Amino acid sequence: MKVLFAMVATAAALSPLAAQAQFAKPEDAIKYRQSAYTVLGNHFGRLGAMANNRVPFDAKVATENANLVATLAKLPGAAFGAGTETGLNTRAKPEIWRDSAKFQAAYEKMLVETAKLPAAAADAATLKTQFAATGATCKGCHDDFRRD
Ligand code: ASC
Repeated sequence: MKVLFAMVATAAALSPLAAQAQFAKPEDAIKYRQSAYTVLGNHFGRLGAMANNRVPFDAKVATENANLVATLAKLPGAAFGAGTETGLNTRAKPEIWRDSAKFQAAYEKMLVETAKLPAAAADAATLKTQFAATGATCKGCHDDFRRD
């Protein structure tokens, strides 16, 4: 109970903007964040296909995916609570918990950029620029906090 409380309290502290989420076991938190990143990556990838001219630009499809990305981006933050460093295969580095202020700052940069995607998705050139700006924040966090 004490451990669970600590996890929930730390998760809330780490990610004030994230969706409410609760986990009975560290394994559940790890599964949750991995699932959220998988779905987020899928919809971000659909924007990337348009931004990089692999599929024709379609403002309606881009807007749908941009809205999903902006929402999904808020989910994984709640699942990095204390005690979720291990428990299932994870590429999350210990630095997430060791330097949580830096991790939170990197996560929030990503939230700032993903939040701009819906407005940017109406126009192909704007989407391209905002896709790149957002992807840089994904990469920034991966470089420091995710194992290869
Ligand atoms: C993607 C995706 C990411 C980011 C990142 C950007 O399409 O799934 O995690 O872009 O690779 O560098």
